[in-house]
Amino acid sequence: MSDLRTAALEALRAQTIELPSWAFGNSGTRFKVFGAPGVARDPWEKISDAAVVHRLTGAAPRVSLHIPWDRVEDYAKLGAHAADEGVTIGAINSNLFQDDEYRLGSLTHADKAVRDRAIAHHAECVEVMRATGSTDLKLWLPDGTNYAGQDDLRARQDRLADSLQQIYALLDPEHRLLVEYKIYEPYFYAMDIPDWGTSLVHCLALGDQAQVVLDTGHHAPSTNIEFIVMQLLRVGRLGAFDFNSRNYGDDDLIVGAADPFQLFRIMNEIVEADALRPESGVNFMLDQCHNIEPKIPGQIRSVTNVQEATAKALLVDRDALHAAQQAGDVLGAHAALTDAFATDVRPLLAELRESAGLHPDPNAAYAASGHQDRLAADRVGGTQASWGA
Ligand code: PSV
Ligand code: MN
Repeated sequence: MSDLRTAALEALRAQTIELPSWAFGNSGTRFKVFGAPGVARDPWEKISDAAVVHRLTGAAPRVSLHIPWDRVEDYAKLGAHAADEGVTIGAINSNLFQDDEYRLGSLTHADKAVRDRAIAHHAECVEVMRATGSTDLKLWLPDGTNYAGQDDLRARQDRLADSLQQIYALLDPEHRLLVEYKIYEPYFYAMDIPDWGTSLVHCLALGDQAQVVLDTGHHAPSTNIEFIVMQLLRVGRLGAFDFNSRNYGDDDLIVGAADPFQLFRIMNEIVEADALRPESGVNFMLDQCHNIEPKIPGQIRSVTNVQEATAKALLVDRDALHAAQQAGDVLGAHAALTDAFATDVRPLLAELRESAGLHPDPNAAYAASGHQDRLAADRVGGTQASWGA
């Protein structure tokens, strides 16, 4: 067990989790967006807030941007601001879901002029990548149809393949295109990239720089997500996670809050495939909105939840697990997982943080810091950042 513990500490030391800039702005549902005192007012403040999470956890050194929400005049300066704060710019998320022109689709639209415009938006995103040093272009396709017969499903796929090829051609050799899928919403009959299979088919056609993004909130209820994780790892195409929790739809709640056992099972497949190492190319990102809880502590909790699930997965006695699997010992194999899941890994993580000179409990440290009150006092005036604004 002590060997496992030592190896777990080493692996956890190398693990990083990427934070979404939009988690630091206000968010809500279609019913209400609640404002909160001290919320960031622009991309600069969002990056500063993300850096607070990194300083306390030591595990969140990158921030994803969303264009146009994080549009600024000078992206090199934004990248320098991130560096000053001790973080770097992570994935650049494009946005194809907020323009009137995209009512019937963007990259799949029947009108070439609309498709060209959607492709050109990705050229802008690639410029942002070059200016900030980001290497991941993340594309979630919001296209779809609401009624059977509304459009030709196959023609939409063909137009999509062509558009994706043009976007892929924009990439530099060190860039990746991360293609995200989602079962429903904003359309409710057929999304054009509804599942990992469709995403994978397009990635395979594009080339090695195209990888699938798995957003944990984008599946039908009861989907076995860890199976998808295993399969994408098996074919070398799991580029990233968008971690969050869901109870019903794409709820974007704190990762590990709704179903910690599912998060553990996902991380177990990652560890089993030796894909935790940064060189494995899997980017562990969060895609969450903190509608009612404060943003910075919400992100800290999310990071520590991922670390806890990871630590438990690292503590699985894999020799015992594999031996039990080989012997057909159903309950023994299952117990190898449930024993690890039942372990209280908080002391291990406290040790990890203390060895890095950090407070053993980042959630408690932030609550005691008075930082939230200082932000509320300092950030007066201006317009708070908001999801979709
Ligand atoms: C879509 O629901 C999504 O998961 C995509 O990743 C978007 O870019 C993101 O949410 C915006 O929050
Ligand atoms: Mn997502």
